Amino acid sequence: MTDHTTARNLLAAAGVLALAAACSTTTPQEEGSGAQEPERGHAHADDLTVSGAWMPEPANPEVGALYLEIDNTEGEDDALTGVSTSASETAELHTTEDSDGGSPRMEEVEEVPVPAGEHVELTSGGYHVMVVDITDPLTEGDEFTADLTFDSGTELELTVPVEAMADHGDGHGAEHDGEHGDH
Ligand SMILES: [Cu+2]
Repeated sequence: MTDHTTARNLLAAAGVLALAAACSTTTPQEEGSGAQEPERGHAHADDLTVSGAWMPEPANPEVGALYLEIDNTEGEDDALTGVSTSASETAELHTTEDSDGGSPRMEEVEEVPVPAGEHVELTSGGYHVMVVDITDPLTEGDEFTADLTFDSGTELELTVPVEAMADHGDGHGAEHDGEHGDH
């Protein structure tokens, strides 16, 4: 039955064509992928790498916390000893201490240790950089420059994006409202 076989082959071929057509119409569209996360600040010099630098949009317009991560791949201990930014005249190194039964309290420190071979995170609830007396309020989408100085003499410059606090929900800005209220 030649006719029957031919008909079946035609049907099969039609099926393949239909599949191919279906595939070509489901090609992902590029639109909508333009809203990228801002790239967080990073820099590398000598054996120090800083990455993930960002600031949550400050709740108090004069005070913002700068978070970042530092990797020390050298065989010697180092320490972050100073920070200056384009956002204000003053930036402090802070640590967060548990106070007796109260909310965490922030204290200024001379340096943030970056021991040999260690990965150090400056983040909410721990060490962080406090940018105080911000001249022009920083809002989501803004950027500023931060210069970091280390005990070893290494200096790193990075660009820090300001991101929405709501995305991260750590409430750190509220803590700082109280802490730095009388500046
Ligand atoms: Cu602080």
